[in-house]
Amino acid sequence: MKLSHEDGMYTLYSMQRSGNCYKVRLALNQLGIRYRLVEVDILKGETRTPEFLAKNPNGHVPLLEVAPGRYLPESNAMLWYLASGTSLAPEDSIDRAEALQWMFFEQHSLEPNLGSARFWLTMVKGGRELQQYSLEDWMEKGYQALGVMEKHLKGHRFFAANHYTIADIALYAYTHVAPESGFDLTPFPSIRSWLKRVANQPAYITIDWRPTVMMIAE
Ligand SMILES: N[C@@H](CCC(=O)N[C@@H](CS)C(=O)NCC(=O)O)C(=O)O
Repeated sequence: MKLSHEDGMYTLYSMQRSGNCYKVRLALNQLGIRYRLVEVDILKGETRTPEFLAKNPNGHVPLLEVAPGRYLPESNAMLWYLASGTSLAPEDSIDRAEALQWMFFEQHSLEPNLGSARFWLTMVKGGRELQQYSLEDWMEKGYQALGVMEKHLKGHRFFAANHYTIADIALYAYTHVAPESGFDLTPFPSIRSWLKRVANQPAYITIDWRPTVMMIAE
């Protein structure tokens, strides 16, 4: 069954500062899809309550309620669901596979390093001391991932299908805020140009932008 975006308002459980949640808010905005937003504070343990775990046993945001009682976790799965049938989700089989390739790369090589460094350095008091050894590893592996992206972007304007897709949205989320946790993007000129291209896309919103209809986490 294909759910129609027009039929009901989706509910997105999201934390404003989270890059994974930002991906979904950005896509929803660019696709012109209305939704209710439930702000969830992971630092207060709100993803670990019995009520939240009943919705997502993995205890993570973002989480999208696509129909009453039907919950979709995983940011990149949400991007595919929401963008399906639009130019943001390539249909040609090799373009689609390449978009997927970059979205798996994002979850395996980029987000665990850039996202973890950002979480501990910008959101947790004393995080630098607590994660001293992991941080070295996250920085090293994060720079490796940025190197792979730089190499690709030297010869391509976007990551897949020769145009802006959900692969760009997925990779943009943590890359554009990488300097907040000490990553220096100066040696990556192609990444910096791509970041500008993404920020110039229609209906682009920043990570701080909030929709006007907002619910309070129950
Ligand atoms: N692979 C997941 C990762 C989601 C994730 O790590 N969410 C973090 C916030 S960015 C979270 O909810 N952490 C709360 C917790 O672990 O309790 C996705 O892409 O959606």
